[in-house]
Amino acid sequence: MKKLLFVSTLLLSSLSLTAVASGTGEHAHGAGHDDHASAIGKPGNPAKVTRTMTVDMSDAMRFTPATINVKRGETVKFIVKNSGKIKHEMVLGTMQELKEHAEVMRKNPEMEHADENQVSVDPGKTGEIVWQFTKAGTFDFACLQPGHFEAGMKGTVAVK
Ligand SMILES: [Cu+2]
Repeated sequence: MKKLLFVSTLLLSSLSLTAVASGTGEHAHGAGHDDHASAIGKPGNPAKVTRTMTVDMSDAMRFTPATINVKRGETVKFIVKNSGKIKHEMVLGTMQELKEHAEVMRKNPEMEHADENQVSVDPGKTGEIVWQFTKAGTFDFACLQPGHFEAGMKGTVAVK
């Protein structure tokens, strides 16, 4: 899906359609040719972590804290703790990406995640995400286990 969109973006660019440049910017990150780069930053180097923070996930369908502030350029290690009795996950992205992803999850509830912007954590366990926030703005994170996002299991990262 992503690849198809990317290819069509390339085709359009090669036709010099200036309309593309004034588009939503949704695929602007494709310009970097880095599969893992995203509108919200990129996977961080574990050796260059500048801040470590713990995020708790509970069966009340909440992240604590749900509002995170970081400085642009910071590499943050999230220690993601599941204090509930069911599986939860933390997925970083733009609201658009998260909604698309939630839709895929509804169709494939058993889907496992392996991307670096997300971690699935079994009950009582702890996972990690190391992420570098390279762009300023307000981004989102959510638990995309079916029903959780809809129940309000989400939060924001403000990058200044
Ligand atoms: Cu959850």
